[in-house]
Amino acid sequence: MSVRIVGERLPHIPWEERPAGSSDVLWRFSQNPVIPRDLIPCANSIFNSAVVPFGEEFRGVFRVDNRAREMRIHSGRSKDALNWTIEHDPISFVCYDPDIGDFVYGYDPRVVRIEDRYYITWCNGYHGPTIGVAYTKDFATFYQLENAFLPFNRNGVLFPRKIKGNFAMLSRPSDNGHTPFGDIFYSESPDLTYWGRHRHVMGTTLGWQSTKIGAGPIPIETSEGWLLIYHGVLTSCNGFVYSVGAALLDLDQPWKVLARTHPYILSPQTYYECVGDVPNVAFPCAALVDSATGRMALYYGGADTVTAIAFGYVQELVQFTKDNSMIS
Ligand code: BMA
Repeated sequence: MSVRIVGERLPHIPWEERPAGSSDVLWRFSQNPVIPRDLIPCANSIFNSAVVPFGEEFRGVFRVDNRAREMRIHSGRSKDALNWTIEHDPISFVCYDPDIGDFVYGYDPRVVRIEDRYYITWCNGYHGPTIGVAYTKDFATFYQLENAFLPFNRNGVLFPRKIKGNFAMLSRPSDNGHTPFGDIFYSESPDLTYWGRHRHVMGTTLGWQSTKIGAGPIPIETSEGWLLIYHGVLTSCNGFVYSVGAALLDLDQPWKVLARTHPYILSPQTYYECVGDVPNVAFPCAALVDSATGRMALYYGGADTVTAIAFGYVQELVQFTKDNSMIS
């Protein structure tokens, strides 16, 4: 199968070939974790973070839980997407409405470039968790827009282009706590203020994705559909276990699921995924993809403590998703 990938050529993203003897569709960076928990002085942990190409370099928005255990998002920059300089102070948003802009907490950011702006979505504290939206052009000044939805909602993930003229977002309605349920929904907006045309995309099933699911990185556009990498949660007798799976969504009607992995593609198995502030968590929030080769560097949080990378080829992941789909 020849899979066409829509996107930039990024020959300079981090990369390692699959280790000898491995047949896994994703494999971990040998130098993981790429961002330690204490990279900046205030940090208790740096995880569930998003990165994006920026000219010849890279920029990112990082979840930093500080040593008062407050959840904050910080911007950062890197030449190689491996060695990051993260601002010591959280992002201070410019916001026209002091009510919306009254920062309470923020976590699990995603970042995407749409036309000439970089949009950030994150879980924003506004009488409970909902989806915050902001944009920047330079990663220096960030303008906060309206929250996309009413509380309670998490895992708001924008598509990288408008679909039939509208901005499009996946999200996961939730509760005000640790949410023992959760399906992925799709919504559209003409202006990033008013959201509607809400559609159910997919719900929980069995095993690793039996408790709740949520969109991960910005969906990757391919000739076979949108490749959505997402997290799925199993409730064990020791609590939640966060693994990673993949789905293919229809390009024009992304609420139509074409394929979806029955097995996980990554699950918490290494020390830095199993041991930390919240054990047994692999939580993907970003992917850098070179459209020419299909090389992908997937950024994910390990055990709510550090940031790690896994590698894979988009073409292989698309094929794996079709070959191992629970949808026939
Ligand atoms: C979710 C979010 C994530 C976190 C996960 C595991 O509800 O808070 O940020 O990684 O729980 O604790």
